[in-house]
Amino acid sequence: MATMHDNQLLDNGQGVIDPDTYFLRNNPPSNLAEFEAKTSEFVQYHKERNTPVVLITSGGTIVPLENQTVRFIDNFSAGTRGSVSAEKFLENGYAVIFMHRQFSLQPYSRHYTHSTNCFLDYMTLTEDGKIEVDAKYAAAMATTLAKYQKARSNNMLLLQDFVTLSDYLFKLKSGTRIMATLGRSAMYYLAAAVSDFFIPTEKMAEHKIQSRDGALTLTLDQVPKFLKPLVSVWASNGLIVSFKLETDEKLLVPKARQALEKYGHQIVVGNMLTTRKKTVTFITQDSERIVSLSQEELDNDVEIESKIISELLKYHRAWISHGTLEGQ
Ligand code: 9Z3
Repeated sequence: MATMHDNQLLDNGQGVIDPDTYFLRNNPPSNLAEFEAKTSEFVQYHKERNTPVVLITSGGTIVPLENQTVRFIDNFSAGTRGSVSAEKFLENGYAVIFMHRQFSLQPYSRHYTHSTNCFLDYMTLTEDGKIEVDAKYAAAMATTLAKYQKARSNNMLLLQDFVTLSDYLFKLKSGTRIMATLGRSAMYYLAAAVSDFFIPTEKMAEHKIQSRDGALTLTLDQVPKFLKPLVSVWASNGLIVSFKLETDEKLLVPKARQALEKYGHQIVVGNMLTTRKKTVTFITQDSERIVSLSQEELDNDVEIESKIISELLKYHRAWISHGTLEGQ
């Protein structure tokens, strides 16, 4: 438990601790060493081959209410943005570290999970008792399977997962620091929906909170601004793209701009909860541009991530060649 004196030293006067203090006060996930070993091996492999690498974060973090967790607060995100984007980056020759919320959507398998179809509906039983893919799904599944197998057999896709906010923050710090050895050819695509509020370990109930005391009042602390050290220290040379989710249209661009100014990274992609699948806004220090799908594109099942990624590839080429976004 921190003393009053510690708190005065470590927080910003509004009760928000800094990221270093967060990492001192919270325990790392038990599989952090394994996460780091796999990430280092993957990054080294692609460094030797000069392949650009993108770290994609995807899905929502949870904030537990109890140490022995029965209840938790979740963040909205199915993992669609991240998993579709991973496929588009792979198609464009990027190696992908896909850091996702456990059991959220993953590249390629997303076509068959979390749908109204049970996976068994894709199969049929032949008369002699063999299992086959139902003919009406077979062609599309063969295409998806081939892409998935190519990505895995060429070591282009590393799947890593997280569940809690703490899990996410420790892995984000380790992952970005390992990626930093790639310099400007690293891209960070921060699409995960990350909690803004949490209960610090020392204030958390150990056991399941009991209902006998009546209504439950929760006080949550603010999560430290981890994008600050990410931009200035952990991932200093790479191209950093964060996402900003809002529900009030008026706030989207001002909040995105505020984030750019506060953290000093290169691009914020703003999206509204209700329209995120058909329109996003790219915000850089000197520009603001809406990217949308036309009705025809929507009718043809074009995914907005193909447009997001083709924009980002231009920015990344400029970034790799001269360290700015100009001339993209
Ligand atoms: C996003 O804005 C993502 O695009 C979505 C994707 C979460 C909306 P789905 O996974 O949804 O396709 O269902 N992600 C960033 C959300 C976030 O927490 N951003 C922080 C903020 O807005 C900054 S890192 O402050």
